[in-house]
Amino acid sequence: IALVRQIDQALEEDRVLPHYQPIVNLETSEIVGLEALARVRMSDDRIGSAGEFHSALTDPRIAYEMTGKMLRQVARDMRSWLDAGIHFQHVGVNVTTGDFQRGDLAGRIVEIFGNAGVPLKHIVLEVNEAVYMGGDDDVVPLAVEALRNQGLLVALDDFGTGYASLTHLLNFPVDIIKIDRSFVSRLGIDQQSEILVGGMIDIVRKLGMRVVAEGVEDVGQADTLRRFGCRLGQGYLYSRPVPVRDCTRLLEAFG
Ligand code: G
Ligand code: G
Ligand code: MN
Ligand code: NA
Repeated sequence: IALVRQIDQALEEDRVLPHYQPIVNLETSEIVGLEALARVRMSDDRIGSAGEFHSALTDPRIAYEMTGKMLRQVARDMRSWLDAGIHFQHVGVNVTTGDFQRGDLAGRIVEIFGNAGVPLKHIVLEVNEAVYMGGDDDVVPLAVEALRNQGLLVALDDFGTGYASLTHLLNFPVDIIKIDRSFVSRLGIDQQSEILVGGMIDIVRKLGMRVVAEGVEDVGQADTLRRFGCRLGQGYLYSRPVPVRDCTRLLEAFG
């Protein structure tokens, strides 16, 4: 059956379950945050990753409902970590164009995390360059500003891959820049990428924003990033995205 129908069914039957990938301090390997990534238990019980059903999220209604399920589940998981005294700084959730188009994303976030008693300072909204800067109106920047004013952090995802010229960094305020893994994966392969990544880290830090390197897969990349002054990293070197129970264990051991 068509992908949209399958995802629709999964939404209806509550088969959306976030997986979590740690974001670590590159000096200490301590877990400082997590990124929540959408996963769906398919009708054959296999776990489908967001990459597989990404195209279904271009349907604004599907995107809206997927985000609702994700936010509620993430709020529940965060509540249980807080109740258990498990330490973490923030959890990132990914949102896309449809979430903003179907209105009041800010209100939904405030309500869902408010009901769960999870302070918004623990939430990071991950928005990629295309979504943040691609709209022809102010809907996205206005919602982002409204949420930042409530204490939520905003991360610019996939930085360097397209729309975000350096001028945009000044016009679209964000708290965290996530350097796309296509740059990180070339560290140690060519010198240009080192110059590029080193420069990005420098500029972002001097502008007072935090940097997260995505897709860190080996210790050589981690060493280079540390040397360049990047404090935070995320990638298979530390952990793949894992289900909530495994994440709880990781937080207990390395949080
Ligand atoms: O986790 P995976 O590698 O399958 O992610 C593929 C893509 O899907 C990534 O670009 C990621 O940002 C995106 N993605 C993951 N989870 C979500 C989600 O809950 N909502 C949206 N809109 N995108 C997501
Ligand atoms: O677009 P976004 O940055 O949100 O995509 C996140 C996705 O990238 C994760 O869901 C995960 O599947 C994938 N990812 C995370 N770490 C690594 C890594 O170290 N290597 C590769 N190849 N993919 C990763
Ligand atoms: Mn992301
Ligand atoms: Na990214």
